[in-house]
Amino acid sequence: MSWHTAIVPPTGVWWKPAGKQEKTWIVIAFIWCMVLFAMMPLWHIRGGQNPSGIRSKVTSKAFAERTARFIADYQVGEDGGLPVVAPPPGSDVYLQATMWQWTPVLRLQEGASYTIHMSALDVNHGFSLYPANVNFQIIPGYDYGLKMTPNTPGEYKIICNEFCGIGHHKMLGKIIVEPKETS
Ligand SMILES: [Cu+2]
Repeated sequence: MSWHTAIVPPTGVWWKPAGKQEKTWIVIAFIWCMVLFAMMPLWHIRGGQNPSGIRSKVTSKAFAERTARFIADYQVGEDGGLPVVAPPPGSDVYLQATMWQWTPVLRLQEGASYTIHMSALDVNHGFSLYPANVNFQIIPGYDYGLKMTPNTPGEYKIICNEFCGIGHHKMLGKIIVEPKETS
């Protein structure tokens, strides 16, 4: 019968020093762990999930005033009771989310760059651009200025993808992208 006590240690392969190969793999695994560990903070800062533009705090009142000024400056028409605004290329654009409306309707030019400022005046809303794959949270108190360059002409719908009350499903906005003039 074979048995052992703590005083007489058992013998077995697991007591022998690790082989060279095993040590190599431990080193490789450790280095890879460190790489992944470093990626966590790095991706947080450099990752593609981060918004492209600026972010600042803003009061609802100030943002509403800024949007009103933007509409007054560049309004070109009306669509379903909403102002249609055609800002010049390169300008700052203001899009305001309220229950249950996106104000104003934007008319942008293909290939031109804009900084689209978005904020909510009341509760959280979700900016979802259809059929393009753009999704963004619109939070009261914050002005998000996203840099956008529309590259496909057409009519886009802004759908609110954050439940915001009884009229949430009717919260539809519009961005019209006009084709580049070829002359
Ligand atoms: Cu909403």
